[in-house]
Amino acid sequence: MAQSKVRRIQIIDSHTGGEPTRVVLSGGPDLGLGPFTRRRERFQREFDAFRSAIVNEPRGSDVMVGALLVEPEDDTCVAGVIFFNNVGYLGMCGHGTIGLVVTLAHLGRIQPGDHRIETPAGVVTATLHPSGEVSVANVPSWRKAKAVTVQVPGAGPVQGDVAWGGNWFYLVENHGLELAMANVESLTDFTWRVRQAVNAQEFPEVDHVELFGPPSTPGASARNFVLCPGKAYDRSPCGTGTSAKLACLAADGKLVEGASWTQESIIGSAFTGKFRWLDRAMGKIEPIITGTASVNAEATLLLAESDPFCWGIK
Ligand code: PYC
Repeated sequence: MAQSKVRRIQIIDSHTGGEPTRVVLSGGPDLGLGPFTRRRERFQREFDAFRSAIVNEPRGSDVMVGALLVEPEDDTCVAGVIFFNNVGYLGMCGHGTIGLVVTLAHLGRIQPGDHRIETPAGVVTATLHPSGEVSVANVPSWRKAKAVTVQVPGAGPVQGDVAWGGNWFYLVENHGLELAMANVESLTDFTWRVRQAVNAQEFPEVDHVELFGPPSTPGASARNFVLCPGKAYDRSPCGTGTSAKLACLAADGKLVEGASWTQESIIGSAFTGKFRWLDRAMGKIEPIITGTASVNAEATLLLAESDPFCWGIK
């Protein structure tokens, strides 16, 4: 029998508070050098099938976030990374950065200390603590619009803030829904309709919707439900979503610089967030998000020409 050509992709999987990250160590596309926004565009234009092959079924799932390791442009950075998901590409990814740092430590490539990492949204500084916890000093975050009301079909008016935390979020406090695992289907349906209403109104850039409610763990500040761009919900409290939340809390004077905010996810995992002001007049903060990740697989993916679903089920 003729051998079909097989491409081998070396990966390490981890999860951060339940949310998976698949780091591509080798076998990925060569995106060249230069600005990360250009490399991400090239990824999308020329190698989008690779993205789908790595994170979509049958090798992955809708919830999987991929992390392609690339050469940093900034030589003070230990690594460069482009995050991607079931439908496209992310500017930054907080849970994914924590997963990446734990993966690099697992490989013996980094030790406890500070490590700069380049992403399409900018350079972040990740601190690997001796305990194994990871803190990420994220890209500058801010609130773009407060109390934006949208008309959501079947739900009526919904009010929320639009904020940047490395991705664009619409954050809603008052929604009348219980943030419980038993309600994931209705939460997904509601947030999907909210996103469409927000996009249709004035904010086509918003691709994550975040709902807040009371926490279930003593000491936590709030629970969230985050709908990601490809309709999967974040199992973690979402690092960029928590950053966007901190920007809103800071702008409203509800959290002071240096104070802790413990963000619980819909599955009960937690990140701790705090911020420092970068530009108080402009409402710009540097969020610092702390969490943990566990490596759960070292594997080689096989991309075989003969596989009818080699490039994923889209
Ligand atoms: O942790 O920033 C995050 C994130 C974005 C999408 C999924 N997780």
